[in-house]
Amino acid sequence: MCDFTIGDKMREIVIGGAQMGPIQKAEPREAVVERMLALMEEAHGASCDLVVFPELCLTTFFPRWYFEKQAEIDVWFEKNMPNDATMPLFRTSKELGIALSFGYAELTPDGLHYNTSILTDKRGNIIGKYRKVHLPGHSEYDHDRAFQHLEKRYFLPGDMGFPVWRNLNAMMGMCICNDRRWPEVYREMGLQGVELLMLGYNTPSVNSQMSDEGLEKRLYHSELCMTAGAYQNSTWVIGVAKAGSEDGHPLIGGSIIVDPDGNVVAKASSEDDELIVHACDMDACNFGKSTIFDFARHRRIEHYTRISTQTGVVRPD
Ligand code: CDV
Repeated sequence: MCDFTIGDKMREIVIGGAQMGPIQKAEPREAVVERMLALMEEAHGASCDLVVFPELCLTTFFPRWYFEKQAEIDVWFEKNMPNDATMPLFRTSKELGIALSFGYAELTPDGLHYNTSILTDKRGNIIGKYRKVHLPGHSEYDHDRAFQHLEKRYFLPGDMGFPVWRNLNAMMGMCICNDRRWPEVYREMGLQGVELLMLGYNTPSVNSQMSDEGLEKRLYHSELCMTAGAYQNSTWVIGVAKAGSEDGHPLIGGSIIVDPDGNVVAKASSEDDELIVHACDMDACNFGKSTIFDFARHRRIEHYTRISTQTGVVRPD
């Protein structure tokens, strides 16, 4: 059997999933960061090694709003990370010895816009960055939708693929929200030995194009993707929501921690700021990775060509 253990110590990481309640359009970054610091203090009390925050967690989920002028768009973006508003997060990471992951809108020095997540070590140093690949929604105002989802207008698709990093004696990767619905995302990281996959999401509680797809079904699909991705790649998955009503637009909660067998081991019960915690043993990934999902022994790549050469459906008729 393959041995994925790194060193001989038990590789337990106490992880906090820091779900965040709604952030209203008028709420400044500084107020949001205060809420995040309170969650980090709570995580410290629970002996967390790592805290994971949601997608675009410094502001409201602004892609629901239509803006035309670039200056109106750019106010939602961070030109530097850390910056004045977010520096307390990095300082607190170092003081408390807690690694962090959170999502924000990134504006690069070249003027490129991405939906981004970062990962730090326990000293508040950024060691990983991921830019969202699967951007949902549309790029022009859509009169047929109940509300807008303009990610394709405001962001470029990520240009970094799906890297993983060694951190806290484990292999860690990130993806963002809609990425969690795509099995290719988990497998890309699975093929690099991922043991802990972190993701944040902003998922409206109603489908803007089908009003009878509501909260219950949205929560079901969200959990289905993450539990399947965890099991099929024998990895921990931490999925963290921004939840509740942002200026009258409800978002699902349902933040979860999933073990490498696909079991939900911790789950948020509110749509507010709420910390879920679990002590995750990275060695629990070893059995699946060395048996039924031992990729080196069982994958048949000669039959998977379409996955990376064809985007849409082509029927053989
Ligand atoms: N922020 C997202 O990527 N949200 C999508 C929407 C389109 C449902 C999601 O997959 O949850």
